[in-house]
Amino acid sequence: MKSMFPFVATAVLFFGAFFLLNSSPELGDCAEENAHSGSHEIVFTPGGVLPPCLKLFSGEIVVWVNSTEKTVQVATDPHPAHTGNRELSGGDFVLPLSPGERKGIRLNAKGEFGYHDHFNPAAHGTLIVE
Ligand SMILES: [Cu+2]
Repeated sequence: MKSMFPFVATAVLFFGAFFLLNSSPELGDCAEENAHSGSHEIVFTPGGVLPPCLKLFSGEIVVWVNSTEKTVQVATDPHPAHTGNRELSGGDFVLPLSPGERKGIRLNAKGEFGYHDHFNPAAHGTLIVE
């Protein structure tokens, strides 16, 4: 078993560095989930939106999740006019989510779109639809 130690130590260092490099909040590290899953969660938390940036394919579904204790109003940028891609909010000015509620929206329009919580515009994220 002793002979395994250098291998295990190297593996731990390698994956540790990999994790650190991938946990950077830079927009360039836009989260790219399993392309075949078809649906992707975006969670509004008291500290902001997770993940802050999500990449998905046209025709896939984004599931908005409210894990705060207040009502969230999902809205396309810019705040407060919401003149961007309203597909994000189901075609309406805002998409209301009660605490604990989740709603799925199918996205077809391609591009890079910002969104926010209309009640708390600091909770802001980016969707890239390819
Ligand atoms: Cu707004």
